[in-house]
Amino acid sequence: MAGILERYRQFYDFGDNFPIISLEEGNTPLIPACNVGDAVMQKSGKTGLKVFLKFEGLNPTGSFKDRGMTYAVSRAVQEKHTHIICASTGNTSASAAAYGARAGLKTLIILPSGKVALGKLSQAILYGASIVEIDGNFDQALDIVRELGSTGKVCIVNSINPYRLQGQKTGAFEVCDVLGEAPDDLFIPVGNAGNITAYWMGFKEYADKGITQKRPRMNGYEAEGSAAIVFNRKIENPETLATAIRIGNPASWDGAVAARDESGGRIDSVTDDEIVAAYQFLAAREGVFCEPSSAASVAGLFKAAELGQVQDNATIVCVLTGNGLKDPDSAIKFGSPERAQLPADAGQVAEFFRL
Ligand code: AN7
Repeated sequence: MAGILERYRQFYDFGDNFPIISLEEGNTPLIPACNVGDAVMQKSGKTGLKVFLKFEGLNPTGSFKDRGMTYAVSRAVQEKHTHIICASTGNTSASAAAYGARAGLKTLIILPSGKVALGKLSQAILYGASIVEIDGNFDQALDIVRELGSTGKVCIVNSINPYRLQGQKTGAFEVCDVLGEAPDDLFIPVGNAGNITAYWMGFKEYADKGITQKRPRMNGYEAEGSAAIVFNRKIENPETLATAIRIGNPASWDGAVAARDESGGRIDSVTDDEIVAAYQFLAAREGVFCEPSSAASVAGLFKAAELGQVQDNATIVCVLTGNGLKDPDSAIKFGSPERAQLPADAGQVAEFFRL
């Protein structure tokens, strides 16, 4: 199986001898989620709903970022850059470091100190990136990246690099290819707002080319403590336990608003408690282990169900943006309390299991 740039080559104009740097990203599963669907029908009183999870945690570095990174890094190589740089809440840095390593580029990373999940940081370290943790948040890290990028010495691979979103639109293509049509609703976490912008580009492109007959409503969810778009103002000190979307000044703000308005969808917020509840539900009831930020999409669907915002017979896709293994600390904190440390004794083990 080829990566996204080869599989969807006809949707791009690479020119000759384009150097594709790929880790066979994309082609992630669209998992039916009957238990989520039942819960949504129960909360909303609606019937005939079908819910699917687009599990982007199964990309090569464990998040959707790989779809955009394959294109951004390939262009960086074509343009003869020697260094790539990004600010990151974690996943972008892991992805940049991987594709940068594969391409033989030097990867420079700026992270908000103490706010990056362990798995993501460990990836960037082993892929061999050069890493600076700042005493500041993601938005401040991105400001520094913009400044250093303006010198022309380094290639920025944050989603302000247009190739990132051009790669990420293939997530929408895959959803439509599997369903045979666009869904009625897409639910997606919103941090820097690049992915919702990219999915909307992809859905529009398929509809414009006549591959699909309809476009979905785009429903984006920010974390309440970082909900700049919802409150329509920059958040100076964004907070949420969903550290991947702890962003107070989204770079693709306008793209997210356009996706919302053109599609008749919504951008809303979910609380940390709602995010954790969805995170636990996905693991314990569907067997799907995503990271907390990813669960914002399903938390948003549950909220929409409570508010009567879902429709009978809708086909609904929730994007799960990152793998649960990225953040073992959250899994241990919010996972099953039924654990014990015991002597190697069958009787005591049986007693603990109440067998
Ligand atoms: C798991 O890695 O911004 O709205 O620097 O890692 O496109 O920003 C991550 C974002 C959702 C939000 N889910 O996507 C970064 C970074 C996960 C993420 C988002 C991110 P955008």
